[in-house]
Amino acid sequence: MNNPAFKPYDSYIKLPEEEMKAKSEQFKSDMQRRRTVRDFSDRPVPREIIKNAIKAAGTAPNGANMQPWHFAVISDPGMKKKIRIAAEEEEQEFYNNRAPEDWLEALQPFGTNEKKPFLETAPYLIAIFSQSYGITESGEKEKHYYVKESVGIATGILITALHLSGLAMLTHTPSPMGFLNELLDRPKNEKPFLLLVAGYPADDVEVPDIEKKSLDEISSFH
Ligand code: IYR
Repeated sequence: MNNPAFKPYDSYIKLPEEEMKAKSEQFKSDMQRRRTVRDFSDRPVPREIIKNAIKAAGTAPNGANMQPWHFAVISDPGMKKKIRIAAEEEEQEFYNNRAPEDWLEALQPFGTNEKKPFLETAPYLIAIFSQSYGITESGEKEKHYYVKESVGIATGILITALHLSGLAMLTHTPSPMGFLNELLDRPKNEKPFLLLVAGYPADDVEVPDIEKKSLDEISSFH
């Protein structure tokens, strides 16, 4: 075993407490403004914003720094159409046969159904894949650790980055999502985690009238 290499943490910025509080307040308010939308404008989005958001996601803390993720960015209209067709096929099955009654009832407030036109309208889809194991340059299998946790954290950062850049998004989970491997030619060590739809919201878009739980409901201090 080699000795681990360490270096000074010189990117850390020490802030005065007042500034820390102000920043935490601002960040909280910014995040409280985020809403999931299901109706997108076709207005183009600068690719640089998507690239920066993915770079930010790639900084996520993760198991043994294996970085077990892949972000497939789709803007080609032909590919978006193929994804829409495949997703709607699965969703048709979900809404008409697979979903149990209680699940359909829980989805009632969101007005979702098997039609997913946003998969073609929105300028960008980002298919997030989790790598159950890695493949080294010499072609050997490499173990990955805490894959779901790692990819979940990276996805949270991606969503936050897109939101703070001024975009709207939807976390879409057609189930099963195996068709994404086929369409996007991703290897079998990668599993689709989530399909993120990103763009500007459609004019006059409406969002469900729902509330987030309070601090008391989601936390306990010991
Ligand atoms: N994947 C389906 C159903 C769906 C499930 C949950 I849980 C949601 O919060 C929203 C939708 C769909 O995308 O329509």
